[in-house]
Amino acid sequence: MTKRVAVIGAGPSGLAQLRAFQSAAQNGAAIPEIVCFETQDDWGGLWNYTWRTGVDEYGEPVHCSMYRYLWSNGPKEGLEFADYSFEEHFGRQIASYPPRAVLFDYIKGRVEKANVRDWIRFRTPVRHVSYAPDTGMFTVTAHNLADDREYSEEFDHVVVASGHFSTPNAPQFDGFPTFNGRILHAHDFRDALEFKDQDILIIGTSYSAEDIGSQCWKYGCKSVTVSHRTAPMGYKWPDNWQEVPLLTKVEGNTATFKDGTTKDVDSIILCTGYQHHFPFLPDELRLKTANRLATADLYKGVVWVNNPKLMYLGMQDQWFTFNMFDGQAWYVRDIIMGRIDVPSKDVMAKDVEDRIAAEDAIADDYGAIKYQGDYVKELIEDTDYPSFDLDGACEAFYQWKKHKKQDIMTFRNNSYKSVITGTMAPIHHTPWKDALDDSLESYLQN
Ligand code: FAD
Ligand code: NA7
Repeated sequence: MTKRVAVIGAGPSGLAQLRAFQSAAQNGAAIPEIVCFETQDDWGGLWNYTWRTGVDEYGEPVHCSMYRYLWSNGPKEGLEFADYSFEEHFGRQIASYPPRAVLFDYIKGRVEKANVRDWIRFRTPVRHVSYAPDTGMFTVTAHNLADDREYSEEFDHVVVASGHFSTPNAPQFDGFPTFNGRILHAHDFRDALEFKDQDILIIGTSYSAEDIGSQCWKYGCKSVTVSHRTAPMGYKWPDNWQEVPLLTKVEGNTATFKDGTTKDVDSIILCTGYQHHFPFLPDELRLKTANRLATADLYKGVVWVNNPKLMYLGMQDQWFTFNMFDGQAWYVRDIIMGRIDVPSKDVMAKDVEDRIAAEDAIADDYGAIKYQGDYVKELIEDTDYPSFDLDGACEAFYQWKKHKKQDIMTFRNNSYKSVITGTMAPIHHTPWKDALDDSLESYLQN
């Protein structure tokens, strides 16, 4: 009997899984039946933008954490699909930091070519997954929202690709309930123009803080104050941007920080990260991990050590994204198809332990990029995913880090060489800070 595989989520990770199986079929292999469940009405995961926040038209939590004017926060040369280059998709090389709509188009292009849309049940969130040791099968309960009908089906394997940058980690600070302005989490940020002429306070110092602050600056906010728990970001910020210690309280519109300084602000944006959140999984199947490069309890970063028929994709903190998801998806496919063996539980647990120890020994961001680059290399070496120059991709990230340090508001004006086609990206026609239109048409203009 043909095996059945459930893939939960049709974002970049879930789509990598579909493409991995389709590519095996294209090469003549008999593949399992694949059913991909997706809550949203389209594929692309976080890259599928919506204006909505809170809940959607069916009352489901809105997955999207992206916003208008979002441009790639790293060079596209670090994420290019090895089996589908930017040049193949756009018919020519394009600049290195595409806006969301351009990357969304690219993600879609590969799976449209692979013709796998029929494998996806859209508007169908998975509500529950259980495993029966006696039959060795998973029961997946899903909700067809359009028909308002819940049903269950059995699967040999489950691949969880539901993402982990959608459920906010939202701490409260003293005085929040009586703050005279808007308080929101980055997940609900949609349009920087809302904050034009405002003094904004951002909590957090990672990607969301840096980018949402930069967007608000670009679209005309009055000032940006960024409050840190551990350390400031330390870039050379514009004059109306300051970094301050952690917020201790707000009174009215006045924010007070740990060093006793104060600042009157109009809005507070919590850029305090996200939770790994799997409400559809029972305790014995649910991943519990920090947002780090070496996740807890996943052999090779993908196989659930407590039940190796369950896999997770994309659960790591991410320098590498699309090509890492590909490496993972090809590896998972080959385990499911019996091409790669899964070792004993002890060996898997040791693999997890070793990865965590190796991550703990990393000295800096350059080491972290290399660590994840080596991880992707390790995965693809064992599969037929097209081999590519991962050291070259790491080099694009090293250059990106240097360019950010040189000038945080101009780093997106740089270009890098594709490690897939070997061609250099053109310099974009307009500097990032002056390019207010983030549409695909505008970006692709010659
Ligand atoms: P997601 O994209 O989150 O997709 C998960 C999918 O699973 C969604 O479609 C969701 O609807 C679905 N789903 C969830 N639960 C269920 C369920 N119970 N049943 C059915 N379906 C479900 N990466 C980059 O490479 N470059 C960038 O510039 C970049 N910018 C980012 C900016 C922001 C604001 C954020 C939050 C992330 C950014 N990322 C970026 C990283 C991003 O995580 C990856 O690019 C990518 O989207 C991860 O893919 P994924 O498929 O693992 O998860
Ligand atoms: P990250 O990268 O997980 O960063 C979370 C940030 O929030 C980080 O600076 C944390 O500070 C800070 N944080 C978390 N909790 C608190 C509390 N309680 N108080 C103060 N500060 C806090 O999330 P991002 O949203 O920036 O990025 C996620 C993805 O989105 C990323 O892959 C991008 O591509 C886009 P810490 O340093 O731990 O003190």
